[in-house]
Amino acid sequence: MKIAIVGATGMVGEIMLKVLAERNFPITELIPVASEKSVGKTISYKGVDYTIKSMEEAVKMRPQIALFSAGGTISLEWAPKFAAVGTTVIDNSSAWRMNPEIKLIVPEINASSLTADDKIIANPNCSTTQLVMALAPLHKQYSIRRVIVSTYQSITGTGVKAVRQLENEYKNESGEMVYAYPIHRNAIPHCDVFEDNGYTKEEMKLVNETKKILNDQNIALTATAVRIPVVGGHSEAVNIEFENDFDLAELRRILHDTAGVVVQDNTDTNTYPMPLYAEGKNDVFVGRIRRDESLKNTINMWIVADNLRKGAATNTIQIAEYLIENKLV
Ligand code: 2RA
Repeated sequence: MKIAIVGATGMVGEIMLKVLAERNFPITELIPVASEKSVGKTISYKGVDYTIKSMEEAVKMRPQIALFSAGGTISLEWAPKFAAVGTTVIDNSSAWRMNPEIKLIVPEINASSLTADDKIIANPNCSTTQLVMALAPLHKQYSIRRVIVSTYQSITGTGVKAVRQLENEYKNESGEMVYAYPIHRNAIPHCDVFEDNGYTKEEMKLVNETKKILNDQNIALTATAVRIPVVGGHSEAVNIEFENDFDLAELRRILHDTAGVVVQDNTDTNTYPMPLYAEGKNDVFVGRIRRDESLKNTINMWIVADNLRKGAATNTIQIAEYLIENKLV
């Protein structure tokens, strides 16, 4: 498989290369792509150095698959150009996610909707992916009426500049501020930019992307997205009201039996998911599962995942694996 990694020098791009190697993805030719300032430099994959190409060069090489993590502007301009030469693009930006012509895919939930005609495929926002991994099997069994989600998001979701800001603040050194406020010893209720309705883009991604992936516009969902000084992954406190009642043991079993979901839930042993331990893993971890005693047919849970892996790189690569396994590329 001739595969291009667009944004190969970014945080997600680097994790993509790591996950491709871990999963022994069938690569016959690797085309790392990055901005002009990186063209000509090299990246290492499985002990072999590969020269970084420009977008123009990479399109001419006609990769079968291109994994994008280079921002919406680049994706809007270049994904169609790759698709025009027959490349299947899997994009991590928000550029295509809500386009009605473009599929928004979490393989465990809706990869079966993919066809060979899908030449641009959208990877959901990281905080959406881990949420729907837990919601999807429960929606199927109990029909979700309403979801309230509060996120506690890793600074790696913002990128390397945020990691540098936190490191500077640890050391009490000045440096570039990517957030409006210090993130060390703080919690910032502001992920991405504010919309006219008072919610942030991050919060509206959770609302809109979840409904698209679950294919149910009747689900009521509201979100608060918060940035915290953590690097291992995103955490989410989730309250789910179902149309129907449920048996708690059965609900746990459904989550336990869901591919890609790991239930970590035992108050006797202080067992629950935490980003410190989710970092570097590809699963979505669920715990603190308990009835909401204030409302019938309602459950609380805590969901944690490495936002750079299942939230981005791993989900993207799983989509590519599905395409290959089902001969759609
Ligand atoms: C964030 N989900 O965490 C967004 C983009 N990665 O900032």
